[in-house]
Amino acid sequence: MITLELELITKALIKGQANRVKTLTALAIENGINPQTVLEKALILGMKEIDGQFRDNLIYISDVLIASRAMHAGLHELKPFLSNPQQSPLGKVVIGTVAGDLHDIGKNLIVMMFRGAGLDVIDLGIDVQPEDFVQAIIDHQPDILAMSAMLTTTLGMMSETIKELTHRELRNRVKIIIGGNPATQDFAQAINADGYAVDVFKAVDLALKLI
Ligand code: B12
Repeated sequence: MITLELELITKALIKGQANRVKTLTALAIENGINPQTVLEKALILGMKEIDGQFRDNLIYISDVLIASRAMHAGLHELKPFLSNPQQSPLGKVVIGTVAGDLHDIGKNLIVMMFRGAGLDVIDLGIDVQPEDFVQAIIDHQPDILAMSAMLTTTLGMMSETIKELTHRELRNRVKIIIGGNPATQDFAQAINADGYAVDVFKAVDLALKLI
């Protein structure tokens, strides 16, 4: 029964049916399915399938965009359950997707889950220039800077940001974590970041460990 409900969400997401994803996600929660299960086993699974189809040239980028809208609709329904901290903030995080990069689904998920884990999150959005990350660190004095990049071509903006922080003698004031499709642990080490996480669940563990 649960599997069927999750499958229906995944199918609707793949077809880009935002309203249906929204309704089915709300229904699944109403029926007592764990929000993290809906996230992992229905929505993220759907995006993985979309990636596979895109890689195999079975769908166009416009289809990916339409599926992304459906993903956002589902995430909107999950938001109150995933980002509802019960305690006062454990620490502060500044987060953004790096300059030139418009991907925000993964980053938004991280924001939700970080908030749910009790972190105060300042979300700078997408296409964030190194100097804007730097300014946010000066303004908000976070414990952690989290950067997301989904394109090989924008990965370099992470090291640009860290170089700028070093240049301004701010690097040691903040822990830096990175993630996104082309990022790796080795890359994190190479650019002098403090950590890398492959997904949102590992990202929460990593952030809490660093605080
Ligand atoms: C959805 C999508 C889009 C959507 C984005 C919509 C949006 N609002 O985000 C649209 C259609 C706009 C898009 C556009 C493009 N895309 Co695109 N896109 C994707 C796709 C299919 C899914 C990404 C996604 O949302 N996944 C679901 C979420 C939940 O997972 P996630 O993003 O990976 O995030 C998780 C982890 O990475 C991690 N994480 C993410 N950020 C962070 C940050 C920190 C600090 C930490 C710790 C962890 C972490 O935790 C997240 C949650 O678990 C990927 C495929 C893929 N495998 O990633 C391609 C992909 C990223 N896109 C790609 C490309 C090429 C493009 C375009 C250049 C296409 C084009 N020809 O125009 C443009 C670029 C636009 C731009 N300037 O940014 C390539 C990138 C290849 C590369 N290595 O450079 C990919 C890999 C597709 C492919 N297989 O070729 N895309």
